[in-house]
Amino acid sequence: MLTKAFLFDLDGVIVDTAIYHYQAWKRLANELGFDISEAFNERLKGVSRMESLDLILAEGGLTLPDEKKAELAAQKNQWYLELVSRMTSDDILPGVASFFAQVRKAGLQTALGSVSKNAPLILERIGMSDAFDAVIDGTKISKGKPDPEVFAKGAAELYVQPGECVVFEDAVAGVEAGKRAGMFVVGLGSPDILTQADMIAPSLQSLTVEGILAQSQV
Ligand code: B16
Ligand code: MG
Repeated sequence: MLTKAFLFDLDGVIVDTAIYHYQAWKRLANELGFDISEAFNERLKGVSRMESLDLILAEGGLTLPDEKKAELAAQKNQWYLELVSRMTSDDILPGVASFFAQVRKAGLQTALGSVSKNAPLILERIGMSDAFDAVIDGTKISKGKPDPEVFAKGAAELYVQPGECVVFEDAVAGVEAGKRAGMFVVGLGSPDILTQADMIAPSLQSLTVEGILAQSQV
């Protein structure tokens, strides 16, 4: 099938906000009396804020009432916002600008598929608010990745079929979401971690649009 659209995850694909999510969650866990490792953090990537908190509390062996959980999630988000508010276009990951120029030249449509409620703010901070034909963020969806909703909505907003879309993802949950949406998925990261991806590369920097289309359109 012809590829008509590229759908991009935000954290870990366009910018490295995953590190700020990790720092804010780690600070919260430390205040609650335990720690979370980088390996554990892999499980939080692409997962919604409240689901992430549930995983963290389970890791620390804690069960808390909903009211307290809402308070903790708000605290984490405040710390996270302090970190991302300092971001600029210098934080755009290497290779993104030249890759987007190729995407435009090829006449492909683009969408952002992020479960982050802060995605529009981050796009504004890095000067990419107008870079996408459609932006799906955490305020437009009810289920986080690995549910396919975020990418299904991206395809719907662009009026394209799932089989006409290529997803770019750095997280296990995100790769699964793209596959469950019926899309071709390019995993950015390690083949040992992103085992479900159709194609793997270390980052957008090492990819060409032509090289991807040669594989996605077979
Ligand atoms: P927020 P993505 C996801 O964004 C992050 O990977 C995940 O770590 C975070 O918990 C989630 O957004 C929610 O973010 O707290 O800002 O609403 O990878 O889908 O771009
Ligand atoms: Mg990501």
